[in-house]
Amino acid sequence: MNAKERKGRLVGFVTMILFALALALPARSSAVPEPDNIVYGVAADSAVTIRLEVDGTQICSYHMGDDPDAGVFYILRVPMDSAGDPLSGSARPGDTADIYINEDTSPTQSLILGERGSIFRLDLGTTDDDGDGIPDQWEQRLADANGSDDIYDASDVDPKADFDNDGFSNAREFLAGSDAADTEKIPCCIADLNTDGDVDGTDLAEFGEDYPFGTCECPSDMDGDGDIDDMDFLFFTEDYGRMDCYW
Ligand SMILES: [Ca+2]
Ligand SMILES: [Ca+2]
Ligand SMILES: [Ca+2]
Ligand SMILES: [Ca+2]
Repeated sequence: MNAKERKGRLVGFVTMILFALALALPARSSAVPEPDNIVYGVAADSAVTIRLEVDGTQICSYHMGDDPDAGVFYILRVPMDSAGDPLSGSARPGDTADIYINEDTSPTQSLILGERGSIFRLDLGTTDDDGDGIPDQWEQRLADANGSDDIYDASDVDPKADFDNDGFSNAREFLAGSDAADTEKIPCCIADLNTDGDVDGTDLAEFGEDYPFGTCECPSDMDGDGDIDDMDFLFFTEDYGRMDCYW
């Protein structure tokens, strides 16, 4: 056997070994990282740490105050993956996520995680003594923002008023998660009903078909409470003329 023949037999032998190993080993594929799910909301005064678990394993947590811009909001970023063997510390669409406050052993709330980039709003353990739909915790922060006005406590905060005079009501800023005491932080656009990037007469005509006809699951229900009423009308007027609606 010459050198060329020996090399050929060696290559054939190695190929055979690799083929046998491929048959013997189970098929494995790496998970594919996906855009995070985001869970956010207002938390109870007593909340120090919010943590999120899936099947008893902590996936992420938020220590109140970690993000100075978030104020009374907490923000949980849930790493997600798909296909193949799960990545450590990530979750999948359809997983049940349990949310705990501080050292609680029972979850405050649970939710089903969604597809890539899903965003969930969950307020945790909050109270609403004046029954206006906005938690005391959020309203009290606004009441404390200016020590020289006549807004002293949560019940003094009017949802339809515009505390920071940026053109958007307190209720709108609460729902959007923007800072109602900072004119630089404004809500995203929600009244671009025909999704063409602006809020103009065409959107107004579409809104007019829905207002004020009671219940519907439609884009005109901008506060998501199931009906089209004065609050939705207020939100529409706040957005009218905007050109910054990106889809
Ligand atoms: Ca309230
Ligand atoms: Ca405002
Ligand atoms: Ca439009
Ligand atoms: Ca509504």
